[in-house]
Amino acid sequence: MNPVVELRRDGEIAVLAVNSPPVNALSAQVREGIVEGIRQAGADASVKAVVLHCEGRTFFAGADISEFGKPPKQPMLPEVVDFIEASSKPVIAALHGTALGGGLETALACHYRVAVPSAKCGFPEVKLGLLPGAGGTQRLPRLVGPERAMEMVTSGSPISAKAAKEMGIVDELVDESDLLASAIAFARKVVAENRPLKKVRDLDDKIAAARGKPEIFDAFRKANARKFRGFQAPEYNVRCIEAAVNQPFDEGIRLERQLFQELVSGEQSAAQRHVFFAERQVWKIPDISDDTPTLPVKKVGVIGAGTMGGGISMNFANAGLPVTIVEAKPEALERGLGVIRRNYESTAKKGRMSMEDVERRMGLLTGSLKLEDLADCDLIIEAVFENMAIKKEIFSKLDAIAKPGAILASNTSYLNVNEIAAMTKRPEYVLGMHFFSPANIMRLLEVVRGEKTDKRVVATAMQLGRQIGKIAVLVGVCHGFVGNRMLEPRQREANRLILEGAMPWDVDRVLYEFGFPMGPFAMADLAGLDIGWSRETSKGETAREILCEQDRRGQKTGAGFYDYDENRNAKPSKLVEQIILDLSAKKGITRREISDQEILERCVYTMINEGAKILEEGIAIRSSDIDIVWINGYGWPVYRGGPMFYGEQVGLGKVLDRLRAYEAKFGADFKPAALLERLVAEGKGFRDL
Ligand code: T1G
Repeated sequence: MNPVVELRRDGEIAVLAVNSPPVNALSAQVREGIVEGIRQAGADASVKAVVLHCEGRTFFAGADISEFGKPPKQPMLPEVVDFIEASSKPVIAALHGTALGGGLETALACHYRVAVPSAKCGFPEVKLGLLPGAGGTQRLPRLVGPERAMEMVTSGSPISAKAAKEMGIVDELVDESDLLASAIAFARKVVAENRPLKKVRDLDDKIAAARGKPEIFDAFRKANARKFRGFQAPEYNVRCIEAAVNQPFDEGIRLERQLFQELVSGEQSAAQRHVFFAERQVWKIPDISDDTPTLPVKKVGVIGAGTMGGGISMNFANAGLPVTIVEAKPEALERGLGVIRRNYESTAKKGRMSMEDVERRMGLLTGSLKLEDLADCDLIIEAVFENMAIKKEIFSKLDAIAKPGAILASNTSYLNVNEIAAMTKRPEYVLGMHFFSPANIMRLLEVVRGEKTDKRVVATAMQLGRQIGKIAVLVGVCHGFVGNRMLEPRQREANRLILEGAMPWDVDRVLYEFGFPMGPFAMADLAGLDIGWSRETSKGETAREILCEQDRRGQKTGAGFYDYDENRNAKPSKLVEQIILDLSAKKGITRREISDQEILERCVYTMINEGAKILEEGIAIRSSDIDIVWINGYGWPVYRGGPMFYGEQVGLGKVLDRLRAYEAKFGADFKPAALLERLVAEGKGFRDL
C-alpha cells in the first residue's frame, strides 16, 4: 500500500489522489504510486478515465530536489510521464497551487488539464541550473510554440492559470471552490463525448512554422545574452526547444536527457540547488522556535529621508504599512519624498504599477521634522549618516520618545549595535536592520542581533523581512557584520594588486569573468570615489585619493579609475595607469607580472577565510547564510553558490594551501582561520558544522 498515493473511485472515474506534504514533490514514493495507480486503473475495465489530483496546498511542485546528486531511484520521472501518456484511458490532471517543473511535465503527459484560476504553472528548473528533464522541453513548444516555450524555460517564472488557458496548456478553468469535483465532471464529459486521448507529443501545428529557421533561436540568444551571461542552463534549454522544432519527438527527448544529465552532474546546478535550500534555511534560528510570539508592527518610523531612508520607507509602504519619515531640515524632507514619488512614478510609467497604486503608497508616507512624531510607532528605523556619535544621540533621544515595546533598529552598515543599544534603557528592543542600496530593490536584509536583543524582537524583525519581500539573514555584532566584513579583505587585496603589478581593469576583468556584475574599481566609480573622502584629509596615499584630488570622482565626473564616454561606457585610462605606476614607484614597490589566478585567489580566498572566522565567532549561524548574504547583497554569481560553497567546491585543502603560500609571501593578512585549518585536518567542510 503506497502511503502517499491512493486510487479511489467516483463511479466510472478513478481518482489518483496524491498526498505528500509539504509540496507533493515527485519523490520516488510518489512516482511509484502514480505508475501503480495508472496500471491498476488501466487494468480495470470499469474505469473509463482517471483524474490525477494532489491534496494539500499544491499540485506537484516538481521533482524532489533533495534526490538530485544521489543514486537514482526507479521509476525515474521520464518513465512515469511516458507511462501516463501511454495510458489507454484518458488521464486528466487537476491543477491547483504551483504546478512546477516535473509537476507540469506530468500534467503535460496527461491527456487533458483543468485548473482553478488561482493556480500557477511554470518551469523553474533553470533557477536550479537545470532544464525540464522529463519531456517538458519537447511537449511545451508543441503546445505554446517555440518562442513562448523558450521564454518560460529560460526565465523560470510561473504563469497564471488564465495565461496557461490562453496558451493552450490548460483545457478548462474550473470552479475554485471544488477542483476535484470539477475535474471528475470534466472527465465524465471526456468519456461521454468519447474525446480522443490527446497526446501532446503528437502535436505539430505550433512548431511546424519554425522548422528550419535557426534565426528564431539565434535572435532569442542574442536578446538574452546579457541576462544569461555565465549561466550554462539557459543555452541548454534553448538547444532542447530547437530540437523539439527540428527533430522527431523521441530524438528531442534523447537530447533533453543527455543535456539534463550534463547539467545535473555539473557544478553550476549543485551550486544553485545549494542556494535553493540555503534560502529556506536562513529563517531557521536554532534558539528561536517558529512559535516564538512576535510583536505587532502596524506603524513604522524612519529617521532620515536620504537614499537609504527613502528606499527603506518604500518597502513598508509597499507592504501597506504607514510610515512616518523624520528629517532634520524641510528641504531634505521635501527632496526625500520627491525622490520616492519619482521612483514610484517611473515604475508606473513602465506599466508595473497603476497611478492609483502610486497615490495609495504615497498616501501611507508622512513627512515630519520632529522625532516626537514617532512616539506611536511600533518600529523605528534610524537611517542617518554612518557616524556613531550622531546615532548614539538619536537613540538616546528615541529612548525617551518611543512607546514601551517599540522596536528601535539601526540601518548602520558597520557600527557596533551593542554600543548604540547601550544608549537606551531598553537594549532588549534594539537591533540592527541593515538594508542594501537601493533599499527598495535589493533583496538582502542583515538583521543584526545585539547581545541583549530579545528573541521576540529578533523573530519580529525576521518576519517583517519576509513580509516586505526581503531575504533576512540573522547576524551577530562585529565590524561590518557579515557582508561588509568579508568585502574589506577583497577591497584590500584589490588595492594592493594594482600597486604590485596589475591594473584596475585587470582585477575587474577577472572578477567580472568570475561572474560578478562588475569589479571593485568599476563599482567604486559607480558609487563615487569621494564617499568618505575630503580634500582636507587627503594624503595622496592611495590611487583613489589621488584620483579624487584630480577631480576624477567616478562616473558622475566622467572619469575615475576609468574614462567614460557620453554613454557611460568605461575604458581603461592611460592617465590612471601612469598615476598607479608613479604611486608604486613612490612606495618603492617593484611591479611584477600578476596572473589572473593570483588575482582571483587573493580577492576570493581571503573572503572565504574571513567567512571562516565569522563562523568561528558565531557571527553567522551557518555557512550557507554567508552565501545568501553575498548572493543577495554583493552580486556573487548564484551559479557559484556563494563564497563558502565555492570554497568547498574548490576544496578547502587547496584554499588553505594557497592562503599559507600568500601568508608566507605577504604576511598575517592571509593567516588561515583556525576553523579552516581544523576542518581540513578533519577532512570536513563548512556544511558539516
Ligand atoms: N523538492 C524538495 N523539497 C521541496 C521542493 C522540491 N521540489 N519544493 C519545496 N520543497 C520544500 C522546501 O525546501 C521547504 O522545506 C518546503 O518544501 C516548503 O517550501 C525533472 C528537474 C513550491 C513555490 O524548482 O519554488 O522538477 O524548508 O518554503 O514559499 O524537470 O517551494 O520546510 O524543510 O519554498 O510556499 C522544479 C521549488 C524542481 C520548485 C512553495 N521545482 N519549490 O513555496 O514554500 S526540478 C521547483 C518552490 C524538476 C524535472 C526537474 C517553492 C514553492 P523546509 P517553501 P513556499
